[in-house]
Amino acid sequence: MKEINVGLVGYNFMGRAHSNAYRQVGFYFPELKAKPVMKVLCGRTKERTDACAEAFGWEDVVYDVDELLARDDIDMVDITVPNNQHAELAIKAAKAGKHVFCEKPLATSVADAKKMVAAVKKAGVVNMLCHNYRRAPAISLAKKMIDNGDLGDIYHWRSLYLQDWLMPPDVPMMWRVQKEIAGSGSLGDLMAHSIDLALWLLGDINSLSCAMETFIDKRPQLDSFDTGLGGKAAKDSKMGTVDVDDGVVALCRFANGALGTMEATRFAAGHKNYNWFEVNGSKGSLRFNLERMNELEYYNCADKGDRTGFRLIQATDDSHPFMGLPKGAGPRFWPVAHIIGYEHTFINTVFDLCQAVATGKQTSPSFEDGLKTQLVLDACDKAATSGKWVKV
Ligand code: SOE
Repeated sequence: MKEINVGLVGYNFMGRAHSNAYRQVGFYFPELKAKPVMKVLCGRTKERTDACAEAFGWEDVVYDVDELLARDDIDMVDITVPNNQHAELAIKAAKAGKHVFCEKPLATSVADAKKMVAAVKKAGVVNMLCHNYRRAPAISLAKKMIDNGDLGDIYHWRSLYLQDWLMPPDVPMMWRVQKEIAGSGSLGDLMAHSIDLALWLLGDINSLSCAMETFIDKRPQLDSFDTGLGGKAAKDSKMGTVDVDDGVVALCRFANGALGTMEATRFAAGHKNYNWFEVNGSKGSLRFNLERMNELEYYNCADKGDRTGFRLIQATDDSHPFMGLPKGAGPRFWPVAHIIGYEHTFINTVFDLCQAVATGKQTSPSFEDGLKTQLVLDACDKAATSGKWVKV
């Protein structure tokens, strides 16, 4: 079987999730056309990089990206480091003729996102932005139903992406609360997922209004750069200033005439990873909640009399996206209702990525799709600053 030699940059939360997906994709997808080989892990600190390479199963390590890009035994570069590094790494990788896989959000600015799109187009390399939630089977089912016209004309998009891990004031000045590294706070970290899904399921957003707030603007400095979800700062640490949004709300108008509301925050006490959306149409509604990832709620206006109401579809049998082996050969993962989890959204994503590299046929979301999300993020920022409706 063809092989794709992968070089991974970064080893924290997303580096670990991607590594797990490379390890497992061949086990669940016998139809894989090219097997990812976990060739090189690239990280800044020798100790962490060596330890993670050992733990995750990477063959080799480097501590310098240019060394990784110079290797002719690397076919694809996977970028899982903080957002302000995405553009430089992706552009360099494309110039080196490597296919590029990049974690969301694409960049920290529209200008950088445009440069990334130009670089991968010029190089003619496969490129994919990792919005893992699209390949939760229940969300892919929602896409199939909407595209099939099962909801009719679409009137509303409504999304929430709620977490609460940033509420303690002693969560330190980690990268996700620093604009120069993250680009934004809950907007790019969480609402970027909702925007990607909204654009994928409903189409373009024409205009929007937005409001943001920073609830805690001083946090203790860490004495070393923390790329995780926030370590612990020493007792007598200096305080740093948070310059990103802790919460964001947006109203939007879609090109297809639908109205949208979106909200994202890391200050919603009690919500841990509540990535939720609802779509209302002339023939019915769909509702998804990541905390019940295998389920999709569906209201069908055709139901009459004493049979109306939201039904609960459990997207776990062979008929559901990603859940059945080709040619009806049975369940891909487990028998019906033996549910799957967060890590499978990355395995499904990496499968489509590897098929794209093997066939040279681009998959989605591409960097071009990512630029559309970046334009909406940028419009949110402009609208929140001006207090006015903004065209995307
Ligand atoms: C932290 O907010 C985080 O890890 C995000 O960065 C991810 O994109 C999201 O999928 C889960 O929460």
